[in-house]
Amino acid sequence: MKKFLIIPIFLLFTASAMDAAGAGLQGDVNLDGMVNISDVTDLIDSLLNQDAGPSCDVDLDGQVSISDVTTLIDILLSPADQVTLTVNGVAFTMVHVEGGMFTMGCTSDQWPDHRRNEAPVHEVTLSGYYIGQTEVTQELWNAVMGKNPSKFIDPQRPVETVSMFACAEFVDKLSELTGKVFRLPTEAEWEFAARGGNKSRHYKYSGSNEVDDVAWYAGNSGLESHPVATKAPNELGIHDMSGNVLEWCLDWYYYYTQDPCVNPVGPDSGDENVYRGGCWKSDASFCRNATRDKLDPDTAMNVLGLRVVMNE
Ligand SMILES: [Ca+2]
Ligand SMILES: [Ca+2]
Ligand SMILES: [Ca+2]
Repeated sequence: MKKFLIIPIFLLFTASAMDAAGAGLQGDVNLDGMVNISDVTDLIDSLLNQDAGPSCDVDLDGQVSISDVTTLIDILLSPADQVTLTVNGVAFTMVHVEGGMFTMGCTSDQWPDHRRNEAPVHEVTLSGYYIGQTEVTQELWNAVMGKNPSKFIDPQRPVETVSMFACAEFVDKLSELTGKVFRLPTEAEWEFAARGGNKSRHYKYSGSNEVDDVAWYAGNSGLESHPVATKAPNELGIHDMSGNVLEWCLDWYYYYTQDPCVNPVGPDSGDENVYRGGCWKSDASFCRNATRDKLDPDTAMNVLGLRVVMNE
C-alpha cells in the first residue's frame, strides 16, 4: 500500500482546469454535484489506477495523495453550515453553531443598560449544535401541530401564544416527523448564537449595534409581529434573535454565578422558565443579547414564541 501514499498529479493544471476545479464543490471528485461516499471510493480508485484528475486534488496542494482522502473524509464528517429540512411540505433551515467558549452575561458591549440579573459574567463552554435560522413560523407550527394559536395570523410570521408545554409537544412531534432530535435551546446556547458564536463581532444586539437594523421592537414594529427574516441577520446568518417575538428557553430561571461551566442546562427544577430576546412590544434595551427574564411555563401570550435547536 505504501507506494500509493504520494502519487504526483498526472494532469497538468492548466489555468482553465484550475478554474474548473476551483469553481466546483470541494470534494466532488466525480463531478456529479454532490459530495458523498462515492467520491471517496472514486478517489481511492483513481489513486490505485494512477489516473487522478484535477478534481481529485481535494486539499488543493497541487498533487493527489492520501492526504486528499483524509481531507475528503474530514469534509464528509464535518457538520454542514446549514441544513434545510421539510416537514409536511414546509421547509425550514437550521444553522450550525460551532462549539466554543464565550463570556455570558453583562459584558461591556451590553452596558450601560444591562440589568442586575445579567451579572456576574461567567465563562461558558458549549458543544456544537444547530439552531433555527428564524423563529418557528406559523406555517411550520401548523404543519406539525395541525393548528395555529397565533393572534397575528400570517404563515410567515412567528408563531406566538404558545406555552412552554405546547412548545415541548411541538419539538417532540417535529422530532418524530423528521427523525432528528429537536428541543428548545438552553439559555447559554441561545445567547451564544445571538452573539454570533465564534464569529461574534461583540454587538449589543444580535448582529448590530443599531437596534433598527436587526430587530422589530416597540420603536418600529407598529405594535405587531412581522414576517420572520425581514431584518438583517447576525454574524451566523440567524434572524430575529433581537425582537419580533420573545423566545422560550429550556432552563428554569436561576441567578448566575461566577463559576465557569460546560453545556449548562440550568437547575433541575423551578417555577419559571427563561425567555430571551425582546419582541415587537419591547423597548430597545430589552432586545440586547444578554437580556433575560422569566415566566410561568403555562403562559401563552402574543409576544412569546420559540426557536428550535437540533443536535449535531
Ligand atoms: Ca460527487
Ligand atoms: Ca492534494
Ligand atoms: Ca425573537
